Amino acid sequence: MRNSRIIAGRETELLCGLNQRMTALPFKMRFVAVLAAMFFGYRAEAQVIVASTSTFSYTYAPRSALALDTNAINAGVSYNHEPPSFLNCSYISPSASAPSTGSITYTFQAAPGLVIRHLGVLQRGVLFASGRITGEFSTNGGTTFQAFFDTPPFVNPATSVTRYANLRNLNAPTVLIRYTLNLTNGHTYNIQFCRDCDDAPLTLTFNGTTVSQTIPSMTTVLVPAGSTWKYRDNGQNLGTIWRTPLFEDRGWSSGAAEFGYGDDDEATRIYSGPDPNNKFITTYFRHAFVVTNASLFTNLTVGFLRDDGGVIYLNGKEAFRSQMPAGIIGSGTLAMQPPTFGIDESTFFEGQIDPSFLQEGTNTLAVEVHQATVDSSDVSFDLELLGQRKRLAPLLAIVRAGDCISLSWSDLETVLEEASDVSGPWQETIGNVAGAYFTCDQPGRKFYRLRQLP
Ligand SMILES: [Ca+2]
Ligand SMILES: [Ca+2]
Repeated sequence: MRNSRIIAGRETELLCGLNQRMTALPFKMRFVAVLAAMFFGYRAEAQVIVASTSTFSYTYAPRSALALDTNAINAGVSYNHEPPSFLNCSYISPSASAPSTGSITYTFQAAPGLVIRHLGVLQRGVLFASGRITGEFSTNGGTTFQAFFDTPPFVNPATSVTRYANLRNLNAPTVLIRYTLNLTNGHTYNIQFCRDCDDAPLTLTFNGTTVSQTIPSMTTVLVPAGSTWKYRDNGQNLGTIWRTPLFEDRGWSSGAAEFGYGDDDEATRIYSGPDPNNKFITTYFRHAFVVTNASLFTNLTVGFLRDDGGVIYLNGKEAFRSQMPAGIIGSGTLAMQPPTFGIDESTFFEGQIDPSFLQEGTNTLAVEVHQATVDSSDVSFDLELLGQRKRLAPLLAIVRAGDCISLSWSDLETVLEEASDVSGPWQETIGNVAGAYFTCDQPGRKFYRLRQLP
């Protein structure tokens, strides 16, 4: 199977490939599930983050910066991998000791000094018998896992699954991804986890983005991916008035991103119109969010998942356009060619928005998403907006009680230091935890300060 087929996501072809492999294996298989990591290397440059400040450098981290595969731990299933032992060549099967269920956990570890910002995962599978596979993740070794993936109900004779998951703004040095298999038909079935090596070695992997560890403390998620939006999908030409903050959108529909149709990965299905050969070109979306201390934001970064193209307005001003022609955009304007395909279908294209567009209090995002052709099979839309802002000077509170003083502060990315003289030398206080320090019977005078951690 060639790369192009994988990227096109043609499930029938995938199914063929698996069936061929099934016949080559010596035991009975009626359930084959393949969970494949998002491929890297074909159009990976689409995920490159543009450096937005001179203070921080963003790096794109391919597989070499994220420890994969060798960190996989399996329980209740047997795990193995074939040379060259990358994730895309791994597979799991139910074991005799735990015949119907089992899990496999992958650990993603950012390189020293970096955190994993985003992780993209493509689950691709074929269920040949009744059973279920769920995927969850946790950050920094946490035991609370958050679900992000579930297979649809099994339907005879086979159910194909293709699901992208964009785990956004994890900002963690370590991310665990756990897949759990629950078979309802016994343990004689082989479970194939990820693609088999003889099919397309080296073309599939998780795809990740890492950033400097200092980023998270400076970054605020203003609009998370998967947010609720008002939307208008009736093919009407709304002109330009819908972009303005005061536009009355009470009559619009409401739903959660991802919006769209045609990919089977949307949370809210939108209407394409009555004629499949002449679909609506433009769909409109609006979302309001509240910002405090707007003037402190130095950068706004938008992630824009759009099939096939679109324009973003912030408080009535055009803020970002992606895959759209230059000039005036109307409801009949087609997105640029070629239509979105492959990894781009699940990519949040990043762009910078002028932070002066942000205002104190309620802000309004208005987005129009356009088809590239009137017979295009799919539309997708999701968006996230991140703000980087200056850090406010931390406050240090001091309360005196007799010979004792109690100091407290809320910025935990600082350390408390003390000195006998304001000119120093300063040294870190001993025994302060989680923003609190208590001390008694100190002779002479003392000065305290908070030093920001690098
Ligand atoms: Ca499309
Ligand atoms: Ca989609």
